[in-house]
Amino acid sequence: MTMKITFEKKVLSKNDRIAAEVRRHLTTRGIVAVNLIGSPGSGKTSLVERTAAWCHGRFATAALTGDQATRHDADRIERAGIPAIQITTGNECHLNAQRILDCVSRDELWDIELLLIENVGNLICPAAYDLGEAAKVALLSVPEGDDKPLKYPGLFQRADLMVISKIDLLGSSDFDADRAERNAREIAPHIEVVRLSCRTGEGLGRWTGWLTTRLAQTAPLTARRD
Ligand SMILES: Nc1nc2c(ncn2[C@@H]2O[C@H](COP(=O)(O)OP(=O)(O)OP(=O)(O)O)[C@@H](O)[C@H]2O)c(=O)[nH]1
Ligand SMILES: [Mg+2]
Repeated sequence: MTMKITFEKKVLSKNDRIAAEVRRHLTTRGIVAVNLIGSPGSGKTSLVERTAAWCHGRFATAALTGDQATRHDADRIERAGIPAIQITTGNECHLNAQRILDCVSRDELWDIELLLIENVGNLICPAAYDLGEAAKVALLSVPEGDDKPLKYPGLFQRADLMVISKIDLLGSSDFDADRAERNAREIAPHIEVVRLSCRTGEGLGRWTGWLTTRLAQTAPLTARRD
């Protein structure tokens, strides 16, 4: 047990050093990176697709998307209009900073302002790995249940924003969005919350508003359009 903990600590501190290098790369180039984390099927790619459409003519944007297998998500995101690199992780259940570092000099990321990173679908492991991002976003979809912030606190405590996704499905189960927010704030008092549906578009303006604020705060030197 002790040996396992020591090994995990070593892996994480190596990851933290690489993440710091990624962060330096991104901030000197004025790129805001957002790390999207949530269960399989919580709606991460759908949110990236919607965001890609919104970014058109506003912010130069690209995506990195992690999955154990297939390039389905990268293909979907490219069809939505932005460059996407699929990172295939094989047995690994999360992205790590080295995988992002391997991509930061790729052409697809060259002149961008916003980098959307879709992590491997998983509520636990991705939370522990800093990718050098400016912000972590935790997605919680209505079908998963409103108790998840209490059951998987690590992600919500590290996240800047919780997105409650698939709100068009409210009423189809006992999910209570106010209770989900209370549960998240109980273990993460700082967390901001946006409720949205990629199906109907409801709430997407609050998400893009949050992104616009992050872009304005993090890279004030870059000329931008509203
Ligand atoms: N009703 C409803 N369905 C949605 C919404 N957003 C996504 N979905 C559906 O949920 C399913 C999973 O969506 P994805 O965007 O692929 O989810 P993901 O989190 O990227 O999934 P993984 O990459 O496999 O972890 C798809 O069938 C989507 O059409 C939504 O707002 N409402
Ligand atoms: Mg996906």
